[in-house]
Amino acid sequence: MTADPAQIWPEDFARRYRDRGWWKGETFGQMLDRLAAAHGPRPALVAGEVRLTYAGLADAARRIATGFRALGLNPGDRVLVQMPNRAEFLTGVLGLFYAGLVPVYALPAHRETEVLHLAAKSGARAYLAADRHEGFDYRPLAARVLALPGVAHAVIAGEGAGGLTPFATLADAAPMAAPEPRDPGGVAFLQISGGSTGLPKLIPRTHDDYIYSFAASAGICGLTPDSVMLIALPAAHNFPMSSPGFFGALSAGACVVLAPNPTPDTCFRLIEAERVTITGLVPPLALLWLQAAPRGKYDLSSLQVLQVGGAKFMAEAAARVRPVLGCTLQQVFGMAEGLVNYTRLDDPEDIIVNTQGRPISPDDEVLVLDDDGNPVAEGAPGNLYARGPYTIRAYHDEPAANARSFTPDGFYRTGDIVRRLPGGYLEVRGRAGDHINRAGEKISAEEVEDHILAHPDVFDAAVVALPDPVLGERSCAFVVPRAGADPTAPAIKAFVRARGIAEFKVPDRVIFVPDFETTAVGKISRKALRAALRDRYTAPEPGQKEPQA
Ligand code: OOB
Repeated sequence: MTADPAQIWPEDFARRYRDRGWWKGETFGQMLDRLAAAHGPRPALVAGEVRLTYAGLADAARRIATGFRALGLNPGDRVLVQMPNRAEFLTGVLGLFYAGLVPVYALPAHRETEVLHLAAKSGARAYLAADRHEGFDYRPLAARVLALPGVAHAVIAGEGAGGLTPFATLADAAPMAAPEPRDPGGVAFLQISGGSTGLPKLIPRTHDDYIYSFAASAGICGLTPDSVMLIALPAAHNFPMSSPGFFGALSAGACVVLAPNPTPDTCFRLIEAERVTITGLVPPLALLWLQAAPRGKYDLSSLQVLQVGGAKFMAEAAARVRPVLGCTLQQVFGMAEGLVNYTRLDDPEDIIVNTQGRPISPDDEVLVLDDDGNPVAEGAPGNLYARGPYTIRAYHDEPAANARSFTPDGFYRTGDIVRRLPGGYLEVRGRAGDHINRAGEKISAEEVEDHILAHPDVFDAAVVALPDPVLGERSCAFVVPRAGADPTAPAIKAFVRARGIAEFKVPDRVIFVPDFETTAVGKISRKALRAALRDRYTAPEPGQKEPQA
């Protein structure tokens, strides 16, 4: 039996966040009704051929809510959602909220290993996916999810449901008359963490905390009913969902345009056609757009703000945004666990180019501490800790990770190394945790090592981040073969891929080494080993040959 997700702030904190007006006591279902009443005939969503007004979006969600409940799902049940950027992402998720169900977000790139883990860990009772996306057929995967104990339904959007429940039949139901009553302080959905250990962990977010974070973000980003937001990144990520993302755009009465992929060709066409005013990208995509924009095939003059976040955006590239795209850059440094920082639109160019912004809320508490837990001098690098009205206090059902990731007084250990500058602006300097930030996608070194270690020819493996001029970082697996075995790099990659994991986790490089030199003391920690391998590789001795993949 899986525990129900909970997210508990101590009562004195909860009271303060309510008293200060951050937590408004509204659920997602109530929010949808309020937005439909306020903006009924205005455009809410453009996705491929689909165009919906606020009234139309709410009507679709209310029907889908009835449809889900008619399947026999009950308020509080979890539903795993693995949906690309198509209309059913929004109508489906809003429908789930309206019905009192709890979405659990997987990324479209996830494969069997991650999807089965997320379904089991969350105690999902249903799975919602598209038929196909980017050449992958999700229906056989849906059948595997359906075979898990407790999962009763697999709902498929698109052409053919392949014997599973067609999304279209849910959408045919009569609209639910009112949102299912839920506790606004209770868990609204589960988001996945890009953390550094093991399989993805589940992040419980409440109605109160999440609605506050994206509504406040919409204010910081100057969104109004005249704004048009392009969602170019996969919508299940926290950044395009809530910083301010599509939820923030809807909370401001703006129009959301979903891009099926983030390429300049697709997105520039949409920016011109829909007169997009704001969008958000990870740094490698921003570089690609900066390269493509001067060719001048499309009119990008409507674009006012380009947000960049998810990984460090180098100052040299940041400085080119205004001259090349003619819009304001906004740096966004956030995490699905909570804390999000923005440069403000009216900040001096120097701050916009050289910092990753400052927190959303006056009640965000940010500490920068040395490795012994003491505050560092102002402006010196240290470990970032965060606590506040939209930063979680615990992961779902992860006692060991919770003990590591949170201090006894409720601060989240972000694993990021930052400098705090005057005005509370943060500059991200690096990371203490062992994940690889590959173009904004976070890869746990430990998770990939576990897959490689399952190979019969492998004695030991360590996965590290290597710098990459385009991706920011790429993953490199150092592998010690078993005595007498002679595995090849393609064989290791194919083996890892065949384990059914997201393609972005397959190591970019595999380097074989005869052993992992350990210190004279004997065994060193995995963390120290990874650091030593990374250093040895990135700073080779003069004359030393580069190891070959
Ligand atoms: C966002 O969320 P996650 O959960 O995928 O990843 C969080 C981690 C941060 O702890 C940090 O290591 C890194 O991603 N990161 C950045 C960054 N933004 C995120 N590192 C350097 N510079 C930045 N601007 O990635 C996320 C969530 C909400 C909004 C934006 C990004």
